[in-house]
Amino acid sequence: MFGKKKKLNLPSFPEVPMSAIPAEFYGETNPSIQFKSSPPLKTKPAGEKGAVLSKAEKKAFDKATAAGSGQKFHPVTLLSNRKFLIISGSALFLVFIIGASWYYWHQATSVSSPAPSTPAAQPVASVTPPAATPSTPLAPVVVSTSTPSANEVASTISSAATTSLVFPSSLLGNTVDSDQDGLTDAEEQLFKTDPKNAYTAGNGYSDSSNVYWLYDPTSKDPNARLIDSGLVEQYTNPVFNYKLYYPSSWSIAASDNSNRDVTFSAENGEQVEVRVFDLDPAQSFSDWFSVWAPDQKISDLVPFSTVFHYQGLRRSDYLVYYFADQRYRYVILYHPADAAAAAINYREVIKMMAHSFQPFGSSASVPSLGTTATSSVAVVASSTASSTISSTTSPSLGPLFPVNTTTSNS
Ligand SMILES: [Ca+2]
Repeated sequence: MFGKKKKLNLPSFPEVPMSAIPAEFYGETNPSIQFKSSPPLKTKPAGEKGAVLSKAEKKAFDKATAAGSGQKFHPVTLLSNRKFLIISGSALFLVFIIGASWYYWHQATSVSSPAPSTPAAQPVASVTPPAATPSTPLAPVVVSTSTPSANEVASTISSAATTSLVFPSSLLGNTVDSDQDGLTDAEEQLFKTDPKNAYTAGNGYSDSSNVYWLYDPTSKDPNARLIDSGLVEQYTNPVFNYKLYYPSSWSIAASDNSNRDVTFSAENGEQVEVRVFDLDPAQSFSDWFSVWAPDQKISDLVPFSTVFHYQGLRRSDYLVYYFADQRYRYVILYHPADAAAAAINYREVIKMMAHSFQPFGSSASVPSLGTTATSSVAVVASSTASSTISSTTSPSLGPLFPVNTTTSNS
């Protein structure tokens, strides 16, 4: 059973010749195939990249096959025209320049034009005649160097803003000046100079000249500053930030906590008062003057320049001074100890104080001795009429004095 297979009896098949592909397909017979003669292929020249076609041929081919070929105003035709591109590009550039110019011009004019209307927001209360308005002292407001809001300004209005100014008589003389150097004997005592020697310091300048130009009248060094002598101190108003020098031995008092009205008093009762008023840009100095100084003559005022080149006006007898910046008017005035006094002791002191005055936010160094600033005459009346309230923090009454303390013997 195993190991032996049964032999199958398969039927025998007849011999049948087989061929899958007819013989004619091998080229033996039909169909006959003929090849056309074709031009030889172009070979790439050595070093040239790209197609087989030459540049000129390719360009011609592209032109012939490009969309819009043959149509004069087809976008493709226009965009492939160099002349058209240059002209249209220039036109677009011109339009851009005109547009940009108009934009910046518009910006510039729209910024500057509303400026004059801004001051209108300033309260007009300070213009009101003094006696008319009852006053209530308000809480102090620290005014920042930025433009105050209407509320801030309104809250700083106090009795000091509405109390009328009291002007010293213009007939006041000076008390004794033994050495005729300009400082009264009382002032010589204040500045620790010799009342019998007009040139106490021996630095080449008279005692009064040293004091007026803020130099130490007791120092041989002509560059020694008055502020470093200990004879004076610099006062900075806590609300309005103006600064001035005052004799160290004098006392300071504010009429209320608005700090609009500050007095510096000598021991004998003579005083220098500094008052601050809100500046209404729409009101000229002469209009303001007629409201607040009705019994004063504007013709009695002359230009005055501080050591730091702030321009103002003073009464011809040096007892009243007017300054202004973009926001405030400042008045510095002298008060004798009693109304009946015929002579005063400290005219040179108020001169020194006014000469050292600086409006808010300003700083400068003491200039060289004897350098006068009287050549530039920007009067309060004209400078304030054109001024507008801006966000700038620096006062613009006049240029600051250059930082230069070289001395000359002029
Ligand atoms: Ca003297």
